[in-house]
Amino acid sequence: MPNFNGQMGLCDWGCSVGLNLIMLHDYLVCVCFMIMCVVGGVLVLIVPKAGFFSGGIHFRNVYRENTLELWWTIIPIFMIIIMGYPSFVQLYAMGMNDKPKFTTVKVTGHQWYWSYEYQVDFNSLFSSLGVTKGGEGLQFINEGGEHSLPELLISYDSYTMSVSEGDLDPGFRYGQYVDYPMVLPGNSNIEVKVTSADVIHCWTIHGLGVKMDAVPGRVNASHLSNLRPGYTGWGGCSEMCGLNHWQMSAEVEVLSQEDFALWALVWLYSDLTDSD
Ligand SMILES: [Cu+2]
Repeated sequence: MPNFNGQMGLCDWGCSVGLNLIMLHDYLVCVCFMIMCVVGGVLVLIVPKAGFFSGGIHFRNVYRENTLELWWTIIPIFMIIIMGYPSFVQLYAMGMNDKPKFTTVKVTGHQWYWSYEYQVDFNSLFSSLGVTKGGEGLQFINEGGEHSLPELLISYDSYTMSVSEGDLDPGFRYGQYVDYPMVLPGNSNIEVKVTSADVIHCWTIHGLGVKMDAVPGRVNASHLSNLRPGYTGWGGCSEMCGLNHWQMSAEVEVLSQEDFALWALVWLYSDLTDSD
């Protein structure tokens, strides 16, 4: 689908579900176009002959015509199957994904911001990068002596950036950019668990194919597989949740695994320096 400067077509995709949804959409548009051509063609052929001044349709050619009835029953059934089957395949792929996950991100909706929480296991991250050999723990040294690298809990709030009118730069996505986006490692699979701290929200990132209700007291899970490094996607809250609903923009950045490791190390460094 042509994408003219992001103004036409669907938005950029960031994981396999996002890409598959775009391909499903394009496929269904093609099928709909063919249906439109056939129905439109029949109309163009029939309507001029059915006009008041043309004597109407000769129903003797249609009435009790068994072969014709058979085909106008079979062809729509066939159309439903070729449109429905890929849609159900995609639905199951979104809901029943048991690929091994790099980590689980907890997304909590608040009035009116998102908070993200996840645990980064440095040992598995560095061994998948080839920095350390399997089984060999990584060590870091501070003033207190040597420690093995911990599992780091990264937890932060994400607010939509507000810019006063005069300071808007061209290309600034007003109401979409956030101060701290969700950061994910590319070429990996992530589980996202969505919940809410107050009212019902809905965490939506279009390019990832996620629109997951955030319900207080419940946890809904979504699976993101084969995240594409370099992807930045925007979405927000899709459930009318109060006055500043529009300010609940959500932004996801997918980094390469090396950059993700650096990003996590910056968190680790700031945690260590804060605790001193
Ligand atoms: Cu909301």
